[in-house]
Amino acid sequence: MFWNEKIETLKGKDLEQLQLKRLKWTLSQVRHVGFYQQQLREGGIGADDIRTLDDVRKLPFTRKQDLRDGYPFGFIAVPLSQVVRIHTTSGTTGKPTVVGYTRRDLEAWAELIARNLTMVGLKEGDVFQNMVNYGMFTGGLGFHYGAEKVGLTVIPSATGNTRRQIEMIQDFGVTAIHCTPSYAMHLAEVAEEIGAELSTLRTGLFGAEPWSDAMRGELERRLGVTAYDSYGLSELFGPGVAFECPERDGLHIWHDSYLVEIIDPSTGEVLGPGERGELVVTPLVKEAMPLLRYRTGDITMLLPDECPCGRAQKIARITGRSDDMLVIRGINVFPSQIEHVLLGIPEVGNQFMVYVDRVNHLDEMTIEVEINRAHFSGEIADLARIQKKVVKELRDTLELRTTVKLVEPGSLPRFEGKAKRVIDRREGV
Ligand code: DLL
Repeated sequence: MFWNEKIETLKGKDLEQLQLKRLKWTLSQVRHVGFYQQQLREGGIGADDIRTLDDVRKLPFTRKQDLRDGYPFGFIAVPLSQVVRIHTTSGTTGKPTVVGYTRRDLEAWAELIARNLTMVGLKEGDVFQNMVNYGMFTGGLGFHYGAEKVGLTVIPSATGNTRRQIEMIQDFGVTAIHCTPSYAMHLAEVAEEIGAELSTLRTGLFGAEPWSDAMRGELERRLGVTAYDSYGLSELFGPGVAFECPERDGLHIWHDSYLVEIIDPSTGEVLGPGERGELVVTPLVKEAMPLLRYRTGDITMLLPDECPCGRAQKIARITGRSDDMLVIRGINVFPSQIEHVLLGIPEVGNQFMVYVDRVNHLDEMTIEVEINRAHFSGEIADLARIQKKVVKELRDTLELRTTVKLVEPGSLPRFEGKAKRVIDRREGV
């Protein structure tokens, strides 16, 4: 099903023409931003330098730090009176990043979400529970307006009070839910604990943090949904940048609105299809906060364009961020790899924490994981067996020795929004 079939299936010359026209418009729009005026002047780049889409490579990159330096309104390209909404990123380090939207931006954003929802078969008659934060985080209001646009019955339940969330799913006959995959796991856990049936659920939209295919399988089994991956970031409106279609083999990035490159994060060199690197995006329709070549920090690759659903331009699921990738004794580790291994071991649960320390100049990684009572005899000897097994399977995948601590079920933190499973205690990392 399509929301906007003509645009969603646009390919070849027609697509290129549209992208080029919009790229030129974006270049004119960024000229209202001091940072870009300076960058373009220094680079000697004029409007005439952009003749083909490849010319995007002449433009400067924009980094998260640039946006932070511009706090609060340095990157807003329209008079503040035309900004009708402000969101911020969570800002775990230093100042948050501010993003602004004009009326036209909000419409464009809602359209992208409407495309995503329609693509996975949601339509009028579906009851949609939006279990993400409705404040400064873009996930709540972003999905809310897109879902209303499609005509779903929206329940703006936001986060928290999991039992009440379950009650609402049951009482309102909810057919589709949206939340982070970590919260979905918690929801499943609580529903099982209290013996609640979630029989009306059919669709789960999960995103805002990396999650593995093993986790997808688990969520589908425990919640009785078909689970779709949803990707986005505040700097590019929020959710709605890329989304899985029913094939669930890569995410379609909305190519009329985002021009995509994949680069080697250390050299900035542009990589080809099938080569994994950092996703760089030039948004093509952003009015209040246009950006050039935004370095998302997210690691993915371009997939072949053909998809049975008829849409083009796909990226692989995000395996992590170039900057939350852990380097342990020289080996790159993504928390999603750890999750994948643990989910494959029935003796342990799916909640875990990772601690990284430096002991005698050596990196040490400790993983705490909850034991699964159903597969544990209660004997000390069995504990040792399970621990050895987890260490071995982690070593086989990560090629890294780790310390594994088995802990009581229910003892590790649960997360309502994005999970924070990694605590890096090394100095200067
Ligand atoms: O997380 C927007 C969003 C809301 C996306 C709801 C999907 C659903 P930020 O808080 O700015 O925005 O965080 C963006 O989260 O750069 C990625 O590192 C990570 N991320 C988002 N979606 C995914 C995903 C929202 N599906 C940052 N897979 C991004 C992996 C994701 N990582």
